[in-house]
Amino acid sequence: MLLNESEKEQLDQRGFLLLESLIPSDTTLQLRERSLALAAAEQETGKSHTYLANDSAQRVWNLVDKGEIFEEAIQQPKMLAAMEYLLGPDCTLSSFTVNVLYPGAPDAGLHIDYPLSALPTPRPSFPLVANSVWFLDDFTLENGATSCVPGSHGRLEALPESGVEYADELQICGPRGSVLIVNGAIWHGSSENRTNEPRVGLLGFFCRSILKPQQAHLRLVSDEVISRATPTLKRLLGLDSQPNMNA
Ligand SMILES: O=C(O)CCC(=O)C(=O)O
Repeated sequence: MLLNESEKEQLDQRGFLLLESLIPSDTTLQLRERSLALAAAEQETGKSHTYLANDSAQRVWNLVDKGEIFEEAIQQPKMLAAMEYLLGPDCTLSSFTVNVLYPGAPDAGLHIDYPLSALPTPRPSFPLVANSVWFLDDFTLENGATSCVPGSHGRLEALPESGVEYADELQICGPRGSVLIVNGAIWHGSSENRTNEPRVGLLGFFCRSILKPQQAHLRLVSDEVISRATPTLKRLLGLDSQPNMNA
């Protein structure tokens, strides 16, 4: 049993769960170095995905195809147990990205995750998508630790308003190597980085197997990666949940 009753209760009641110091420190360091190297390399090509004011934040997409360390990371057993608890044992990967907040990145505002905000209301009361935020740095009040509004996954009609600070919003801080599991229906988002160092995180985002993932992994991930993938990774990439191809 990889999740205890208290952890399940936190996911049910608050809608998020902090798994403190889950990732060994040498792995965390390697993931951080590799993430920043990928971010720098993508900036050099002129085709990087930057966002927020002054391009102060950056995403690197499709990590499963960008290093064996990421192929292994996305199968982390306790993180996957939390995803399977929320989304069913056959849940799949929706996207796996780096999210860097450079010094000066502003608060990104609260949101719910793709595709929930596009659904008619009331939204389903059970989880459809969930995110894992990997702290590759200590996440602090100053460097942009993820904000969450506890219990907001129960607000099936409402959406967070942009620019509003909610009184019950909490920043979830923790040491590097921690992983925050977030029901995608929780009002959440990154906050301002007021330090002089980048805040580096990974976002392992999952969905129920009946949903279309945010990234088309079976077209984006190389044959080499797919051929060496474990049964778990194949399932996460969507090989077991394809539409019927009968002509
Ligand atoms: O990087 C973070 O702190 C959270 C990012 C996030 O909420 C998202 O991309 O959905």
